[in-house]
Amino acid sequence: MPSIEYEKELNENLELTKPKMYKVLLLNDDYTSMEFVIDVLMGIFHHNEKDAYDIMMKVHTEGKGLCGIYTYEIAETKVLQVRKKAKQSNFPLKAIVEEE
Ligand code: TYC
Repeated sequence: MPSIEYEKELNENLELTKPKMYKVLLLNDDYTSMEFVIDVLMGIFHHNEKDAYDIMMKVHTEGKGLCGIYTYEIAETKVLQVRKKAKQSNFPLKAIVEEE
């Protein structure tokens, strides 16, 4: 059976090679236009138009939806980009980060 020390070392190596990943989720609201959400999904998350439409409709009908999975810094940056773009257009659209 592998020793505790060995398992600890494996785990440390994993943490060095495999960073934790974080989901960025978009939240539904009653005011943001569908077109704007599609624009965000294409412009900030680099989805094509069909995927962007499908994700937008999932958020619209289910309350939230996955935009992408990133390292922590990139996930937080995406959330800030969404906040900035929404503010510029006066929409209350919100994105959140969740540990994978
Ligand atoms: N519910 C919005 C509407 O009916 C559309 C929408 C979709 C808003 C996804 C936010 O994350 C969102 N205009």
